[in-house]
Amino acid sequence: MYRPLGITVSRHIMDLQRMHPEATGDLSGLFNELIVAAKTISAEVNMAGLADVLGMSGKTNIQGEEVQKLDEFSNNTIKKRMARCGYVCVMTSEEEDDIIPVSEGYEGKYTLAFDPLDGSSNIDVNVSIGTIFSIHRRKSDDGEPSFGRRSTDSGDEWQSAGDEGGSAEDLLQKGNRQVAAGYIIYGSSTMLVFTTGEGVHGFTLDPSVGEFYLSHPDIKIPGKSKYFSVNEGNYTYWDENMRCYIDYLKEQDLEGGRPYSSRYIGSLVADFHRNLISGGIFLYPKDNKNPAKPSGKLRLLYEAAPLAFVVEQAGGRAITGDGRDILEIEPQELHQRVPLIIGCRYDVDEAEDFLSGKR
Ligand code: P6P
Repeated sequence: MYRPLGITVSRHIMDLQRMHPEATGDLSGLFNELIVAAKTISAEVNMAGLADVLGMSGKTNIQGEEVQKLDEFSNNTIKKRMARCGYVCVMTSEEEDDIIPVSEGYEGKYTLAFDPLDGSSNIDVNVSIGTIFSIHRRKSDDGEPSFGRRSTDSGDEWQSAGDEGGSAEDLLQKGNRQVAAGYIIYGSSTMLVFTTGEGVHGFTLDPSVGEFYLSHPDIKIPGKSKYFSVNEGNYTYWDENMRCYIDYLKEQDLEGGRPYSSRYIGSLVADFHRNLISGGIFLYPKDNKNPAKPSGKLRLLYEAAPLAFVVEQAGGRAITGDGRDILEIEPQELHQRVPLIIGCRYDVDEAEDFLSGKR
């Protein structure tokens, strides 16, 4: 029986590259290495319940959270593989205090910011978790095409942009300058969802083959939500505008589609992915729960900004709730926190009206 050949993610990346005749493949090469890291992490995550991987490593990360062995494994897997891929000049990870340099002689033209295993507190209870990544062109590059190295004047000879390691300055760039972003969700199946600025596409891993196949071409988030995702345990710590908005979503207005259903997993990638596919709004607003974290819990560089790029490419929107769009924020430090309201455009616009006091 004829079975149509599934489009592999490598084929999809090559098709994207072909759309840029001047490209020669640095970004494609970067993606292919990142995908190998994702498959490695997926295999380990799926073994977590069986191997002695569960339990704490006894260390804590910059966030002061206990680092579970899978966190460490995921961080090291990405760090070691990408440090010698030749396409990246500097990295930052949620698990590392400072920038991560690449191996000498392997400096490339891109930067990589990543959360190696977000939602890791859910590992022991078998809830979906994920890896989030964000790719920029290094600042020293003069904005050449995002799918390859910069050509030199001498024609065929190619060189990677910049032959020295990158710096924090290369990482501290606005979200609207990302060349690519996405996530891998380790759930009932492992899925890779990403954008390079030409739509959002989802790929599902066939573990029996070890290949990601295109399963969700050109993902578009529904125009209006039916779910809201927020930790209502923080209600008492929110400002009045935020409380009014959540109370509004829970009022009955059947014509207006309210009350919304509440769906909150406590794993950002899982909550975001459900909302992307089915429609929803996710909120992690500023709160006064912890004076050390007045801007909420989530990080700009490797959580809010990459998901904002994905959601905007899918037709949605991402804001802070204090008048800023996530992609417009000029980062000041690597582990900067921001409030995050992200999802269907209609709902994020409506939330913005409440949070700014207009409603
Ligand atoms: P809370 C997981 O630890 C995480 O960083 C995100 O994945 C998730 O959205 C958030 O924290 C949950 O935080 O305060 O609701 O438990």
